[in-house]
Amino acid sequence: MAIEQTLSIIKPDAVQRNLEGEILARIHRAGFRIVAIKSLRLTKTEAEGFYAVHRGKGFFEDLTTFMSSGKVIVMVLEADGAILKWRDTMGATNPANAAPGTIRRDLAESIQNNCVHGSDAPETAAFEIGYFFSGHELL
Ligand code: FUP
Repeated sequence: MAIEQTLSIIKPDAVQRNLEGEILARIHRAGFRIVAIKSLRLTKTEAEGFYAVHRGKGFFEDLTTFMSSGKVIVMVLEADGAILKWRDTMGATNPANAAPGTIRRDLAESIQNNCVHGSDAPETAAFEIGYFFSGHELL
């Protein structure tokens, strides 16, 4: 497998519940390197831009309101096959369907309040990393 980078977000629900430390510990235990990390609050417009692929879907309004409701932690994670590896570590989008031991199964409350985000493909990862980080922050 090749070394990849993926964009990860600890979402407002997890930050609100003080779960950052627990999630960062799981990231390290899974073997990722944290290449870059920052804390910020998205505006509604920024959340809509990030999730532009979902514009028009029934959950878009609630999702972007939720994602702009409080601080998030955004990170670039690096590992062999990081994109799939992080999605495995997170578990399925709906925590009810997520495998035992995954972040979403263990910590998340609902399909919307599901604690974490991860890019789903190399093209998405490139777009999402560029949305939050400049080249000089990724050295
Ligand atoms: P994921 O790649 O696992 O983050 O899932 P999606 O890209 O399919 O969806 C993005 C986010 O939209 C999810 F994390 C949660 C939210 N969502 C809903 O609230 N309801 C849905 O039916 C589907 C997704």
